[in-house]
Amino acid sequence: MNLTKEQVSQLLHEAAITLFADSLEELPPRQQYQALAFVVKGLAGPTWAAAKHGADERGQKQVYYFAIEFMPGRLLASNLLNLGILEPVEAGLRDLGLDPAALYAEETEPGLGNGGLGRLGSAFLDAMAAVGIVGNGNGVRYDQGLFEQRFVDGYQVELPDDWLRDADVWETRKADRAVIVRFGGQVLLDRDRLGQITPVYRGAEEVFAVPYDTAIIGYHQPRIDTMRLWHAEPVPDAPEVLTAAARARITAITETLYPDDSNLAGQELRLRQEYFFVSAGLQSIVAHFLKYHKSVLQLPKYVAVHINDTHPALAVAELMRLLLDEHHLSWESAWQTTVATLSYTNHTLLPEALEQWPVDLLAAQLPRLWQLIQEIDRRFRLRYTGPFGQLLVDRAAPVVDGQIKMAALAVIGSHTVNGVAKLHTQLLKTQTLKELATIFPARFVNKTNGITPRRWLQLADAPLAGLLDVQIGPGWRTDARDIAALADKQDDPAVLDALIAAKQANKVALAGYIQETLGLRVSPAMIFDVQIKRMHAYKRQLLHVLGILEAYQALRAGEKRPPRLHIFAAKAAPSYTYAKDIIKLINTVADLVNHDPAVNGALQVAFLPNYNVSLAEKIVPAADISEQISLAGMEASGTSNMKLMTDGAITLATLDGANIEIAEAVGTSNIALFGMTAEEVAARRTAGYDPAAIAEADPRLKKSLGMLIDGSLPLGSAGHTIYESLLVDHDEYFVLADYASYIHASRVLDQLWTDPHGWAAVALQNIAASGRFSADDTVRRYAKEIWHALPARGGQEKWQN
Ligand code: GPU
Repeated sequence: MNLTKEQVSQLLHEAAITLFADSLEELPPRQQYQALAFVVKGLAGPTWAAAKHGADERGQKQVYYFAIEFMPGRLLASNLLNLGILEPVEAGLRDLGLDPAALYAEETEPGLGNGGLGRLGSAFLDAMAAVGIVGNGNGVRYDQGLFEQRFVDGYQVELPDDWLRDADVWETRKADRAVIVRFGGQVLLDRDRLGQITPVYRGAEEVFAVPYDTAIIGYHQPRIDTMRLWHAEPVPDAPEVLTAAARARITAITETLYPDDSNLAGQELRLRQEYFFVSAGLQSIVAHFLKYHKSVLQLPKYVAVHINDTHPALAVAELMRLLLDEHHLSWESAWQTTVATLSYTNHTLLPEALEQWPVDLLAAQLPRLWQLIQEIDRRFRLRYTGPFGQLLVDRAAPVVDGQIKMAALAVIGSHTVNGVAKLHTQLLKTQTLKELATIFPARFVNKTNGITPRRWLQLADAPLAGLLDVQIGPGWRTDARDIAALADKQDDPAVLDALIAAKQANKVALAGYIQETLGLRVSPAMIFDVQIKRMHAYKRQLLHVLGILEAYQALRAGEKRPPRLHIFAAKAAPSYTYAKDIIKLINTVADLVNHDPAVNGALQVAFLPNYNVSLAEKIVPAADISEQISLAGMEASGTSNMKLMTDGAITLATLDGANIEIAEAVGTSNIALFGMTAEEVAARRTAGYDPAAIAEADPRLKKSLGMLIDGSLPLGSAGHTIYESLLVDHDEYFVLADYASYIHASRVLDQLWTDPHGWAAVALQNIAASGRFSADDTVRRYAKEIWHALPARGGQEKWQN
């Protein structure tokens, strides 16, 4: 799209008057931001409008990505970049005396997700638009996003996230596209003389589902996709007058995001959220589809519905309901159509994260779906017990012991199932879902996750992006694979110096932010050692802390080490007390080392509160070390590992999730690997394990553990809880088993740091190898091998002005 900076200025002034009846110069920064966002939305509008029909008219297959979480991050800069007008707009703003970065920072980030899962969904939407896939997000418009985290006395405190307070400029309410979603009541099956079954609903609760659409702009091409989020409201003008309690029950559905990550939240409300966005999404897809096509039997030819983890797995039964009850297909054709339309991604091996719903709960909320799930279960058993035997089928079936297993429902009702990294897919097939993989071996495939280099490199890391332009030309901006060309420069000292300077600039910026936020002065000359992700025992932030205490003792004993700043950012689920204890521990250790003159300047800890996408954009470009230290076999993939690598951090990692593929890509000499493999972990679990013996044999470790309980760290009960988790409760995540090898790998990095060009050469190789983790390629593989929805880049549409 073309735009001059003079046009920018004119449009902005007009928007200020239109929106706020004031001149641009008089507006507070928040309103200046809103005016600019409004202008950008207006520029994209006509193309977006055209895009909505273009695909249907061309007969191009559409992808609908169903996810209970999305984390788009702030959209203004990203939209400007994708529209190709970042430069004229920034120049125009500067001419007006406005600071672009300050305006971008006025945008409230929509925190409609917990972590990796939600962020992946948004990265995929951005990537689909970029490569020309007609993609649609389908999710929930929560009134309150993920809580805002603060620290009080080192403890996590959660504040509500009222993200819609100032209204969201990007969303568009589409009241005319609302649909009705039903819960509860009774369903009787009315059978006519021809055997046609019609369900008759009695006493159901009706909920009005109103969609809010946000444009997802394709990078440098006139392709605009849509993220559709549903909001729950009482049905307007319903004949029945609702009590305040009944209205509250309805609006509660989209009031708040469940703040649980990789953890099952077995609550009625959660089930209602899941059905709500699944039913609303499928109803609107089928209705839209039938405007362009005659028969629902054609659905799989034009529509792919993707189930992101099991939260939308009710789609299997809901699509059956629509095809049977509303479009009167036979069970067989409805089933064929359903399976051919749906695909499913699993995101976890953690048993506590595998969703199951008690039959009573589901049957009460979704009586018609329960009938259909029983029938799916009955037919599954009938079909597969012969060939595979009772035992295996019992383990694979969706309804077992009064529980409905959502992963089973998703696998049985999908044509393809994927894991999110090679190891994860392997473990899914051989362990977590092995019975289902025995029955449906061809359904299981791998699709390793990806990230968007636009947000993490072009926008968040301008110094490195500029360096790449100079060194390898700008081709990498459209095709991340081109970054590989950087590898040839690893012996060029000028390039290495430039790389060091780019990193330094990012570290200076982050140091400023740390000072502002925590009042902690840090030097950008230190090693910035970063662990950013949800707080969870399996991710082992605790191992990182033990590493810090090891260094602390070493420094106090007079050892010399390169100065290191340990940077953490992580939210804990409000109900996950152990994770909160670890937060308290990190903050307490930070207090100790940051104030001890004996280690002053050589060791510091900064725990930045309220981790979200915007904070990650500050931390990732400034990282030297990327800690990816989960117990092998636990992290499905990880994606911060990919972002940090892309921006030139060196990975300190176990052989878990996508770390394995990062090691393959970059070569084992350019990554610091340590710890047991997934196989070794499994063997060790069987063999038994004595963490106390390990602690006993290592004086420094013993001392660190002692510090948890001997009063040197004022931890309250957290110290004892953590101490006992390791030494009394057998250290479930093998922190002590991997400790020595972790310390060793970390010390190897200390050694490398003493040679700046040596370090920079390794960082350079990481950047050069990061192209394969672009989400653009990931969604291309989904499109080709799962959705059968071929991308059409360019030439399909034109910018509409
Ligand atoms: N993940 Br299940 C979440 O963030 N939340 C969840 O509820 C579940 C999985 C993560 C995985 O833990 C992480 O390894 C992965 O990279 C990410 O999903 C995206 O696949």
